[in-house]
Amino acid sequence: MTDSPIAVVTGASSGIGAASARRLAADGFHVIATARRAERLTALVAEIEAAGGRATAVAADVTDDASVRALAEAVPGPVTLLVNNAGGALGLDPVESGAIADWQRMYDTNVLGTLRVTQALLPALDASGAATIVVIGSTAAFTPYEGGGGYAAAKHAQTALAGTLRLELNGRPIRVIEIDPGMVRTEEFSLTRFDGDAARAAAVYRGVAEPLVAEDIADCVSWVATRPHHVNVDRLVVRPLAQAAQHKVHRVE
Ligand code: 8X3
Repeated sequence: MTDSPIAVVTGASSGIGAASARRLAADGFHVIATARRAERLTALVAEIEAAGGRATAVAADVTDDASVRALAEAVPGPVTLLVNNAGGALGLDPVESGAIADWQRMYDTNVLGTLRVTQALLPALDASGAATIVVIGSTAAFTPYEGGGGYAAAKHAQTALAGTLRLELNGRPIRVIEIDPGMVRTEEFSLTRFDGDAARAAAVYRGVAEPLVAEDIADCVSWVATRPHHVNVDRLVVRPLAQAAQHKVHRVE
């Protein structure tokens, strides 16, 4: 058992997930950090503990039913906060030539991953008596863009999932909150999208004076999760100052 409220963070091995895990531990949560890459999680937990926080690494794959069941069994008590962060984008191909496998993978991680983990942890969330589910969406969840069809479709579906869940949980002590970040520069998001092509990844942020960083979104996660429990921030849209809209990005050449 544990005295601190438990927060489960998926996709915690890097980016927004890792930053959220660090921030929530600093906020006093016992963070269950989960992702596929066990060695990254171990390093993160060591870092959190060195800073005086509590964290536990549980390696799991949100695309695998048995793995998610094992994650739920490894959680040591009621869950106060679930951050569904695992997911991401693959490719920037037009619909005309987009790879079906990429679309399937994006749906499986972003949408079905959120579904699997949420279903598996709902009993533990209920048991806490005052729980919060955060879904990390994207501005692509409401604005598609050229080449982003598969990603936007998955993120739109996550919004549908979060909205439906909020309706279905009405009357139970579990709030559902969607955070939709715009341009966030993390070490891996664009690198993964472009299959390791560092030049293409860097071009996404070219000339943008100050894109958001993972810690900015972790700050939002912390804020929504620490409001009084009757306050449900349904949806929080967050962009860098330089991005007025999906296509309106101020770049200094
Ligand atoms: C990331 C934002 O603009 O790449 O979710 O879709 S974008």
